[in-house]
Amino acid sequence: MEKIILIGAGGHAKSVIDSLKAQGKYEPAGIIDKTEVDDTHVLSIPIIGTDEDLPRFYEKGIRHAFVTVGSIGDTRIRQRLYEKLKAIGFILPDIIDPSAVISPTVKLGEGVFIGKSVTVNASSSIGDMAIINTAAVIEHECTIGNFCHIAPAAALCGNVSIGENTHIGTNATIIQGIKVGSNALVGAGSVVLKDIPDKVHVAGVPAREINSKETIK
Ligand code: JB3
Repeated sequence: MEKIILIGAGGHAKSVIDSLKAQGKYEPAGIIDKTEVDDTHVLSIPIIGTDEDLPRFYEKGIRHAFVTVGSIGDTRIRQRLYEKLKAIGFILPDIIDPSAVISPTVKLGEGVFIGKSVTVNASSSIGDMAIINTAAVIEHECTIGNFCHIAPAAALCGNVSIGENTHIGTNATIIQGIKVGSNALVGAGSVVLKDIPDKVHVAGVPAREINSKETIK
């Protein structure tokens, strides 16, 4: 089995490790965090270094890596880590929990995480480094941009498009045909009935624009 190195030793790493083990395609070689951390393991996977050690692991023959730092509305760390891994030469596979139901017609970018009990229906596409978290529903013909996080139990009805770096909060509902811009944020539990421009934050039922500090992510 190919070895894979995981980047980030927090809560999101636990979700990914569970799915990685269940997927059974890659053997975790270890986790690196940004600095030395007190913990020695996450779910029995050892913490083996910091970001500075990445080129050394690549030279030793580990070719696959996955960013296990998550995001709630700010994707800059994930983007920076993605660029760093690509520059070294790592391959970023998709980690897909076997409990997810994904149409064979779905297009997936690289470094995508699809968690437990997710559904992605026909003719949808998921951009690079997106996180489709537990039990989210991405209906037919949806487009999810690079670096988006679709949080647990969010539901995107048919033909919804989401721009890059956008966060869709947990349990949000987006009705069919809606366009959400890039760098936007939809608060937890919102019901989105109208298009949302780039960089706008919304919350509530029905969702309305709010000051970014008010947002419940
Ligand atoms: O919403 C859900 C279900 N999950 C959230 C997930 C998507 O995002 C979760 O609740 C969190 O809000 C967040 O999870 P994450 O990113 O694992 O957060 P946290 O538990 O705070 O752990 C972040 C870890 O990443 C910490 O161990 C940090 O030290 C590490 N980290 C931060 N920056 C980094 C870097 N690690 C490396 N290697 N490099 C970095 O630049």
